[in-house]
Amino acid sequence: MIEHLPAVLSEHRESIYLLFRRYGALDKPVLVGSDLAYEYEQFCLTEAGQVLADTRLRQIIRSTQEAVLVPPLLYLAVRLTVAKWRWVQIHVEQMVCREVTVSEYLEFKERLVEKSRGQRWVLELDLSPFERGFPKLSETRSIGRGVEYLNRFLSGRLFDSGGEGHRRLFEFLKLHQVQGRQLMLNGVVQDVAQLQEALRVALDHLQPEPPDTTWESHSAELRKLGFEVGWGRTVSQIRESMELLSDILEAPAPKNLEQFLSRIPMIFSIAIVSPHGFFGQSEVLGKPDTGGQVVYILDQVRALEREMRSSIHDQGLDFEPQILVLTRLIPESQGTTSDQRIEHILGTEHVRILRVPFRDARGQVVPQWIPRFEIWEYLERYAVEAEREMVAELGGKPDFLIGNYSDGNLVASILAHRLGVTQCNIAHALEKTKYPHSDLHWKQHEEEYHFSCQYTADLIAMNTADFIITSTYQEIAGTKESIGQYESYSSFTMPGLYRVVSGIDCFDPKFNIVSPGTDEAAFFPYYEVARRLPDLRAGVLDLIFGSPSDETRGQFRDLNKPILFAMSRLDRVKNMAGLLEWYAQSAELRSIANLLLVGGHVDPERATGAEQLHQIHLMHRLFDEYHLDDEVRWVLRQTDKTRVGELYRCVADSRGAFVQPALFEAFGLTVIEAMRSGLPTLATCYGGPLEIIEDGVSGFHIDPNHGEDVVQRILAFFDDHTRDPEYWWRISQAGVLRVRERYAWNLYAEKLLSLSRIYGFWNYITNIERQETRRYLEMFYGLMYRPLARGETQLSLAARARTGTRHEEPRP
Ligand code: UDP
Ligand code: LCN
Repeated sequence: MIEHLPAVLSEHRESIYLLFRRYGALDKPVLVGSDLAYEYEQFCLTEAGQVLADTRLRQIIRSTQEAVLVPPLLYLAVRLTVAKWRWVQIHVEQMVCREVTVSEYLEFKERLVEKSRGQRWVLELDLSPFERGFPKLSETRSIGRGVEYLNRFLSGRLFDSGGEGHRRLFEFLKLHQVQGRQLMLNGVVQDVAQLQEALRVALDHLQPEPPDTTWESHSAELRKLGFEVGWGRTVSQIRESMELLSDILEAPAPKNLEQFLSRIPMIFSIAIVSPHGFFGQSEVLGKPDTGGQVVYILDQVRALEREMRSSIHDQGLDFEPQILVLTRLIPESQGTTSDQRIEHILGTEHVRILRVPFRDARGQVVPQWIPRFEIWEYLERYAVEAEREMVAELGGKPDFLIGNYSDGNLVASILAHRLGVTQCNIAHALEKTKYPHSDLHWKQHEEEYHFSCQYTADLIAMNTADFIITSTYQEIAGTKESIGQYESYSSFTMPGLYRVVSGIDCFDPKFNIVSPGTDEAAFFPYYEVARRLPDLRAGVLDLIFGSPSDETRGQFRDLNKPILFAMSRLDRVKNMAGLLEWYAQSAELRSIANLLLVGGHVDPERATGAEQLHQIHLMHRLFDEYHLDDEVRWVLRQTDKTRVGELYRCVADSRGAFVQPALFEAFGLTVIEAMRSGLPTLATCYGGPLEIIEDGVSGFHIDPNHGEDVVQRILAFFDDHTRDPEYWWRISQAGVLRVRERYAWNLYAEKLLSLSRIYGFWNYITNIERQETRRYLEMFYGLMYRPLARGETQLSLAARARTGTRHEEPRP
């Protein structure tokens, strides 16, 4: 595509010159893809521009995600296809172009904010040299299915050449122990040949035995041959495992290998790291920074425990798995359990929350909640102390670590490094995509958000993780049109700090899509009437239609209109006030539907944090300005999941719809909850909902940047329903099925545990751990992250001086 640029430039010189002037007239040095494409199309409608309508330039502009214009130079960042980029410089007056490196592109961009152009040496982070010889996917459709690729690639490479792979597999099988008890193989078999022979004899021995007799009945015989417990509980399971291994040793096939590894007893204890926020089982949702991640982890651990118990049982063992959720202890717990060191998680046998406090530089416990943007200086010390407590609580190191969000992933990196444990990362939401240009203009945000620390932590944790799971494909690599959340870390710049020319590669086989689910006990379709509790329903109806109180505003005058429902934390990005304003401004929408908003506090006195306070005032102002009290009801955040489930169902009873108007939503648990409840859903096209919903089939996409279009989309939905009474039902049912098939916790747990075993194995058997990368990242941690987190950079010192915060020397 880029190759055609010189010819197009010379052929349509004059017209293109006018187009570039048009771009210049926008007076934005950084132009985003939508600006470029819109202006291009508009220009093609003019007399001077019509010659450009059918040129290759149109395709190039459509693929350009960003352009930087400082006349006479225009730089384009062209995304040829998902996760594949090229950069071009065009001299606008001479109409010549040349391809440039990403480094040059970023350097040009830096000049927009850094006055001392190109004089200083800039630190460039480049992880690509470490990737030489390391397997990488090549097809964009394979992104997010890393484990399949890795199995294919490595089983071919290791086993086809014979010898080494078999020997490493044999060694690996001898490693496993639980509570001092040897598993799988004992010392009787000494090498691969002996193992093959032992498998033959064992299979002959088991062949005539009834398939449901247990390991115990044959343990004496099998032990003599070299086998220990762990192959299966029953004869049929033991035989299956042994046949799989025998086949692998004879002629390895990736599928067999994957199946066999998934059966090995390797994971008995897991630590899940989620330091920030209020992490608890009740009274925490809706508090700032505490939302879907908590819901996700609580459901996740229940599913993981069930799956671990079942697989440990099938392996013929009688151990109880252990899962610990490691979070922060907050003495000023605001009515939550966040001040308790240990808390058992309901609905599980043994899962516990372990809370460890943050300590300041003098070693004093930090008593109060701290926003997630402010926690960086505490994390290293936290990791060291949490490790001690975690190991004591588990009676040893965990077999597997899962980090959550930027802070949890960084702590998991530190722990995994210290303990030598497999590390999995879950981002939940990468802030970089939520705040446009927050990398380029990081200094402007530094005082409030400390993105310098966060993005540095993200880069380190992404690259140390053995594998990363994401909820959707777009989280990794976006769509044809838009950039993925991880992709946005592949190259970027924070002028004055460092420039990333190769930060993470979406084609890395460490990425796997493993989507979360919904809690089936709380979220089920409205038409499953027998499961719905009348008392719960009565309470929820009161919440929707009852009299105004301290924690509600508005009361529906017309009780028969369908309800439009939105529920989220009251953050700016969630855009609840945006939805309220669109609704307020549409007389037609107001006449056909009521609006129910659930989130935050209605009483400004009870606001937690400046951002929430601002949103509360904004909502009240809109209520007053547009006289909304008869048509809109705003209810404080809900903390009881069962009640929330019934809320979706009651709205579905009204033949209403759920609206998720966020400016960006990384995944969107509310979206799958609403759909699972049978409530037709219209959700933002920025982020996860784009992939969850098939537009026009199982719901609708809406663009929060175009409120009028959103209103038209909602009106069209109700209109279609009026003309065809089956319409609402079809969308509702397609949503129910979509979530049932794709977003289920049991599938999640099965897949995640399988990944943990497979990546654990490949770490052992190959040099996949990438020692060189690790050493490079350690240096980056020590020389970049640490000073940033401690506030030792010029900028943070200046910020601290302004805010009067004194920097304390951390303990040695
Ligand atoms: N939620 C809730 N009460 C509220 C607001 C939200 O129970 O007042 C729950 C909601 O049901 C969902 C989670 O909080 O399970 C929000 O997750 P989501 O992924 O939608 O957004 P996040 O808060 O993580 O950004
Ligand atoms: C954080 C978010 O912002 C949501 O979009 C996700 O659904 C949630 O975490 C759970 O992963």
